[in-house]
Amino acid sequence: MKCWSIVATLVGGLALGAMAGPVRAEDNAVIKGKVIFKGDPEKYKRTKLDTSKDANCTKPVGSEDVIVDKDNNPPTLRNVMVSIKEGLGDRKFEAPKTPAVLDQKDCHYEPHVLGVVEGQEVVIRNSDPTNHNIHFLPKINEEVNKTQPKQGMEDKITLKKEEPFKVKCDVHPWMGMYITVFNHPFFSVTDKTGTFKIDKLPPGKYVVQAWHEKFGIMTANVEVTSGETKECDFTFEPK
Ligand SMILES: [Cu+2]
Repeated sequence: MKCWSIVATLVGGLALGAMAGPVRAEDNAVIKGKVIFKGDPEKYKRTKLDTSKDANCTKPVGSEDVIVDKDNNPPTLRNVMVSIKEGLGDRKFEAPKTPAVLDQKDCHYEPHVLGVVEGQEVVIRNSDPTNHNIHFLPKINEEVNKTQPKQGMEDKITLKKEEPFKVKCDVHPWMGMYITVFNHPFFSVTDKTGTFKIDKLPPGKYVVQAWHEKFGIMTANVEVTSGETKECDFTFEPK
């Protein structure tokens, strides 16, 4: 774990850790970094999925539970959800007006890990010329179980409570993804560059969480002042 300040435009006399004040656009504190994979990438090579059950699934993607981008130096881990776990106090945040999109494409889910804000609309789309049955498996939110037999079909749903849960397809057993519902907009999922960026934060002391579906959770304490950007890397080292 390393976290250091790369820009420090400190507002003098700011009381850190004070009562949660309003979020001001001019504060725009940023926490960003990389999720590094330490270990043997060969051990976690993506496997070919058997999609022969459905002749319409002609472009099978590889397994997605662990994706290490070994050409990055150091190698990085994809599909890690990095988010603010603690430190926002009792602030309330409005859901974005733009819906989050969950696509079923080439018989897998895009994206594999999706973050949404409580109350934000989620568009579920079938871009494939085959039947999918999307099945949300939440504990708190309402279960979603919808069949989309035709290409181009869409359903719209709204998730109302903070919670992480799994999504599966009842037709294609290899299909799976994860949704996390947050009560704030401060999260970021690592892509093939292994990087994350959480911006527009108010100044504060935060617990930042990095979650991976196989390797679990890591946390870091990070303090940012108004206008500051802090860099913070997480290293997952599976045993
Ligand atoms: Cu499916």
